[in-house]
Amino acid sequence: MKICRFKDRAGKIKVGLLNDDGTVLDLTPAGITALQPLLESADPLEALRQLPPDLPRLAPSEAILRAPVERQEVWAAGVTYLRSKTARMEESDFSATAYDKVYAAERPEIFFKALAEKVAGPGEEAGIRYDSRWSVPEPELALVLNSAGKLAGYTIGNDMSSRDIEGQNLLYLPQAKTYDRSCALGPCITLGASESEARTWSIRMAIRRGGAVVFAGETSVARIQRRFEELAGFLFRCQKFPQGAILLTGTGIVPADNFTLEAGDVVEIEISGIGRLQNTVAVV
Ligand code: DO4
Ligand code: MG
Repeated sequence: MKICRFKDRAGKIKVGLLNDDGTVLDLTPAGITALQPLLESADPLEALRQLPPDLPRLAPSEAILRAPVERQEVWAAGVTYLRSKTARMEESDFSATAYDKVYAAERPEIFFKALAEKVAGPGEEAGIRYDSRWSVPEPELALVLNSAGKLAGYTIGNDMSSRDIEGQNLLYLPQAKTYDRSCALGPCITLGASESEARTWSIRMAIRRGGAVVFAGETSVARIQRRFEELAGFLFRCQKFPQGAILLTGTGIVPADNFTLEAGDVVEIEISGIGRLQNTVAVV
């Protein structure tokens, strides 16, 4: 089951059930007006099974999908795929040892990514920095965690990154990772999938420029070398998230080193159990 946030024709933000044909069931008449209470409930799927019949069904053009995040902070894990470790070590002599060590260390790399209000939703512009010469998207499975740190669902995350800034000096990581619209999320939250089911999902990314595909890559969630519970456990260690949190799980798709994003590029990320997130790139 997939839940979403959407804007209706009157501009009101609502919560809905996203169907495979793109139509949306408006959950407002059922008293569901926000994602968080649903994510906090012991069994969100059970709550949704009690829905009244005859909920309004909206065509995709009547329900504009928004990022499925309300007040949660967005965090991200890094170097969870071997591909990411290799790329990072090639990108910087300065930081190679740190990346090599963190891949196998007990404690994962986790960094702050975005506040909800800075996140780009489906169809919105994702940002590249004007002072970066090497910008890439990072397509990642995102864990939707409730305030107890329990995995409530999954969405798609794009951890937009400036690799030249990241590679120059590890201390520049927050600037490489966190700026306006550096994170995109969407199109919905998939509920009720166990970690072992999510590990069967594939992740694909295509980047289009002037209609032509300039990069395409694929990986599998199964290649993430840490358990989801382990990543969530480190995020929630010594820190409370009363609104819950979203945790990106790292990238396993890295374009060739001579590739950089340009304004107007269209980034499309697909995760088989969730859907497709598309954003156009803009300079910020
Ligand atoms: O410090 C580097 C971050 C790596 C990252 O974001 C990833 O592996 O996805
Ligand atoms: Mg990343």
